[in-house]
Amino acid sequence: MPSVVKTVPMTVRFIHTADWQIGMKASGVGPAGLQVREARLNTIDRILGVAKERGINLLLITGDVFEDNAVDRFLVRKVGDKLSRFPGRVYIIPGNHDPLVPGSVWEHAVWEEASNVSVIREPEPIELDDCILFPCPLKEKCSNRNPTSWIGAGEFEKIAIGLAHGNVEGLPDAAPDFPIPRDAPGRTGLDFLAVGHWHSFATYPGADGAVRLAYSGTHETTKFGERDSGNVLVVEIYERGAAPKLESVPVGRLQWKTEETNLDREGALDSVLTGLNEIPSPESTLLRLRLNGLLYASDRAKLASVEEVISTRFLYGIVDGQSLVPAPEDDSWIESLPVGPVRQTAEKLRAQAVDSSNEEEKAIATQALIMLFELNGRMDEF
Ligand SMILES: [Mn+2]
Repeated sequence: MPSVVKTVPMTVRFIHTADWQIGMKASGVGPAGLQVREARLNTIDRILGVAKERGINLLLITGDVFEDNAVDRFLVRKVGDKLSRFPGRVYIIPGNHDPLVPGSVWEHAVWEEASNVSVIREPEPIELDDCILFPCPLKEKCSNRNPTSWIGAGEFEKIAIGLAHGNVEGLPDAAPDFPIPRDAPGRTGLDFLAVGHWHSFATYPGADGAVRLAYSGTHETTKFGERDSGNVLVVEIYERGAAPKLESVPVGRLQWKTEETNLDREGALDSVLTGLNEIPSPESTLLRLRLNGLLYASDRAKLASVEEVISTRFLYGIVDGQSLVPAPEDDSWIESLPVGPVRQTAEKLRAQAVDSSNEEEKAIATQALIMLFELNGRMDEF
């Protein structure tokens, strides 16, 4: 009986990650910087855990594994050792933070020892059993060159996956940061182009709606205000030409939270304190609390409590109350001024700020009161 030749789709599944920035100083968060640095390293284990849970044996790392090429050699060893314990293949491209230059981290012996790990040194196709990789290793810190321009994957039958590091066109950055066209997958014939450099998870759908270009984002958030970071990307491609299936999986251990509250009434800080109690896992949370609006004299003690809770309960906490202004109706601080022309001026300004029917006059008086309040505070410091 003649055998029936049937094309079996070759599904490829892999984890895409980037921008680990191991060795990042995190000096802006005081002693918490130590835990920030440790988390960046230890979250590698969480990534490998995701791979294990899902039976994934391919890990693609698209640049900036290290903060720079001068990081502590012990850190390079630690990363290499962790990756060598992965029971699958690992492909790494150097990024603009850790470019492939003489004396780079990629000359460390651990990369030779870790037989399952390939640091890619040339932009050449790498044929695997079920797919072909098109890697774009960086050899300099910046360039106007599109790192994917050499790729021509169209003629290949296997699923084609690109690895690149740079700035996807249209991102708000004028620096010569290895520009990658939004339609790079279409131009190059890739099924998926895994990119690194930006720390937030981001996808770029093509004309057919399929996403073939994505930033995985960094595995651990690097700073306040970073949107949707602390993930890896699990990618599944059913067959050549099929739309990739993407899943962004959270792996980051530390939460960087920015809370902004507008104080608009006396006692508003009570709800800020209550809100702090509701934040989960404060020991692994870095919190930046921004307070705007009016500060009433009766709330100043509460502000001290808020600062105390934030500094002691959280891994790191900072209260930014620079734009808080004393409530104009609140005259208790005026009463504390020395009797004489300064206090008289303050009282006149307060009367104008509260009672004046002229809006412009009111605004100027309020502004002058605020300046007086600040000057007074500054005088208290001496
Ligand atoms: Mn980069």
